[in-house]
Amino acid sequence: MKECVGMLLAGGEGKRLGALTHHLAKPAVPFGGKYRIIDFTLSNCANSGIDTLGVLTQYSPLELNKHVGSGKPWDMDQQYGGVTTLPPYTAKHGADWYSGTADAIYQNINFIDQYDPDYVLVISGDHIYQMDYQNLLNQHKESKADATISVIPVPWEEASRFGILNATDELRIYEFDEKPENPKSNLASMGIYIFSWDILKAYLMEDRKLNASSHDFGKDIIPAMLQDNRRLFAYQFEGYWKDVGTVQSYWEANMDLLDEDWSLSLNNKKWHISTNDSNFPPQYFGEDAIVKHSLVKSGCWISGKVYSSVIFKNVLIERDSMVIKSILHPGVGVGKNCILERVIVMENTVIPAGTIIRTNKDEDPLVIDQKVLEEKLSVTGGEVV
Ligand code: ADQ
Ligand code: ADP
Repeated sequence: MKECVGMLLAGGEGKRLGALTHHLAKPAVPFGGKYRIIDFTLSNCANSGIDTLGVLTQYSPLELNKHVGSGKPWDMDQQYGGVTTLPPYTAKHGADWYSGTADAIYQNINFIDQYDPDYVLVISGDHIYQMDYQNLLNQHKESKADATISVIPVPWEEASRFGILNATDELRIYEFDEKPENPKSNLASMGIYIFSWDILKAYLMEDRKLNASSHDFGKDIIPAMLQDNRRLFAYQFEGYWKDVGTVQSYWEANMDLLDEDWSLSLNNKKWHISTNDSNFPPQYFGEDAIVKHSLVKSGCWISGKVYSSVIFKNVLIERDSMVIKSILHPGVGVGKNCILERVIVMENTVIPAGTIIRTNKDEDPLVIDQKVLEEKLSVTGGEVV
């Protein structure tokens, strides 16, 4: 038996990430020069002692499955428990594409039941943050809650992108609206929940019968529990948290890593972020290279100039080229005399000499792969602003 089983939702389509997720599940998108987005959540589990985890996959899961593998980098390669990837369509009867987040859990009730847990932790694979889930679990137990939702204040102008709630001074939730047009508070659900398993299970079974339901935690399960006057509590999280569901927020979260006073720390010895990565030779900086305010992974060969950028492994930047406020994924090659500013270049893209690509401050950073590059260059012949 396990006290708490984690269920990591990693199956959203990630439409808003555009080209970044054409061939890749959102949680598998490279992040921070060395990691993939899901590493933050997997490491949080490892560091919080959550040793039994189901990873619910769906769209383009190949790279994601390969990355999670046996779970070794997160100490989850165990006989009993450990990490299990759970694709849809595996049950014999009634199995289907996961229709909503609650449905994804519903279809895996048997997986959870085999551990006979008291609690289930539901988390997302597309958030960047460092959280000790034991604190959340402890509060849940102390307040004898049916469900505890992790919350954080967000800027008012963004509140309508989140589940928004109101709670009493004792943190009991009395109001919850999923993505309200006119938010009544700026306290947002982080989409991170602890449920008492017997109660959640009952709600999942009930919700399954409702044809009109979208089988979603925010839209259906939480409102139904609130309606029934269940004990719903808010857990106030303090620290860095970002939902990297859009190109802009993905770019910003990478840039946040370059900030000297970022509250998210990759160097925290007590909160190690682990990943699944092979070894590469040291990075090389040529005679005229300038690298400032940037993260650069091993295997890179840099002869040009790099400012405020995040550079993944095996990137080549040739002489007299300049990379500014950009993210270059593994294996990108930048020829001579190029300027790249505020762009995200995808794996193995080769930028020919003399190319200039910039995005303005008020636009989303441009995501460039080989196809986008060829289209743009055929129109402009070298300069894309
Ligand atoms: P959203 O961010 O809109 O809102 P949602 O689309 O429900 O989140 O996805 C949550 C997570 O589940 C994502 O990691 C996604 O990839 C995954 N997912 C989505 N559909 C899935 C499916 N069918 N199978 C497996 N995985 C799936 C939620 C809450 C809000 C809260 C925000 C915080 O509903 O209340 O404010 O998260 O980011
Ligand atoms: P979008 O996803 O629409 O591009 P942002 O890039 O502004 O939005 O950021 C995603 C969300 O993360 C925002 O709502 C932001 O306010 C929220 N957030 C909440 N707390 C923090 C925090 N401590 N640090 C950074 N972002 C935070």
